[in-house]
Amino acid sequence: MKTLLKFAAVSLLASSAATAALAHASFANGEVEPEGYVAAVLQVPHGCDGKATNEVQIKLPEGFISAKPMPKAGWDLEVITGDYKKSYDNHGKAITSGAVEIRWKNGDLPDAFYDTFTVYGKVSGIEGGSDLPFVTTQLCGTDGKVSWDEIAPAGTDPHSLKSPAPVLKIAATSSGHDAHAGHGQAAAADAHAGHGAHGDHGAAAAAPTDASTGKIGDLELSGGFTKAMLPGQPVGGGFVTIHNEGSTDDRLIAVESPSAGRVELHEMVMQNDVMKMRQLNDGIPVPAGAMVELKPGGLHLMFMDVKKPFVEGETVDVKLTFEKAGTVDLVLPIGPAKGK
Ligand SMILES: [Cu+2]
Repeated sequence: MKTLLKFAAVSLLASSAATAALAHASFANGEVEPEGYVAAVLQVPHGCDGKATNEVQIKLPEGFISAKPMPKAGWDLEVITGDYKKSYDNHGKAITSGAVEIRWKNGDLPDAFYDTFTVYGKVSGIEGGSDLPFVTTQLCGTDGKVSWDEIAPAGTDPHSLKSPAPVLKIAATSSGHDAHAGHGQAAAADAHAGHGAHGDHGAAAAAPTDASTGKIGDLELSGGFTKAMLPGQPVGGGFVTIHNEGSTDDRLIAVESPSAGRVELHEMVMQNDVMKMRQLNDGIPVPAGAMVELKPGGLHLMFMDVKKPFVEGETVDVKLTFEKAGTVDLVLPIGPAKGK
């Protein structure tokens, strides 16, 4: 029985290894701009071997200047000041000393709980693309201690360390006035590459030549199509031209598709020089005699919660419901993701 228990404990340990990174003390922050101000939020995920944490000490690295800690209810604060190794320029004023270590003391953070400790300051003179380590110590009672003091040498993976010092990641691109910007790593060059995906459905694209057509009552539908989705893009636009050949106003009020969780009716509008998308809760009017064109950059169907991205050359079934004319099925061919 004892052996079995031991075995169980060992395998539990092994299975938790994958999530071990979460158990390290770390900053909750994303990348910090070189020469940027930041409220660095240290996350303390556990105590010392089961014991409650009573003190958290953060040594502020060279290059983190004008620091101020955020007081915490139930904890005393100690700010240790000293001279910096270098002189920092802050709007023409030389800064040569300040807080070098912050200690939150005489608190009580049980091992089962998580808490954060915040220090505000400015990153200065640190090369873009580098990691700024803050050596951190947790004290638990008189004999418990966890040191987060290992600093990965440049080029090595900090994940390989057992007790890595929490790091602030300095962005490789600067806002422009950082003298060291040119030394930054190339990693950030395409950092924004993924951002354009959603807006992409607004880009101009020619309808595929086999665009679908349909007819219901006085409504003639033509030129229907949709576009292939980029990897990770969960939404996409659908387009069709609706010609009302009758003498009664009508309105497109609902669209369904087995390929999407739901389909909304949208329009693109210019707001303060920015193209924005707006959902049309009252549907899209199709006045008597009018030709209403759903097209990239204008009115469109919006496929939401798409589980399987649309693939060029395949088709998407849609069911359009009009207030007066009723419901019509269309098969939209999927064209290229971008204009041809
Ligand atoms: Cu949209």
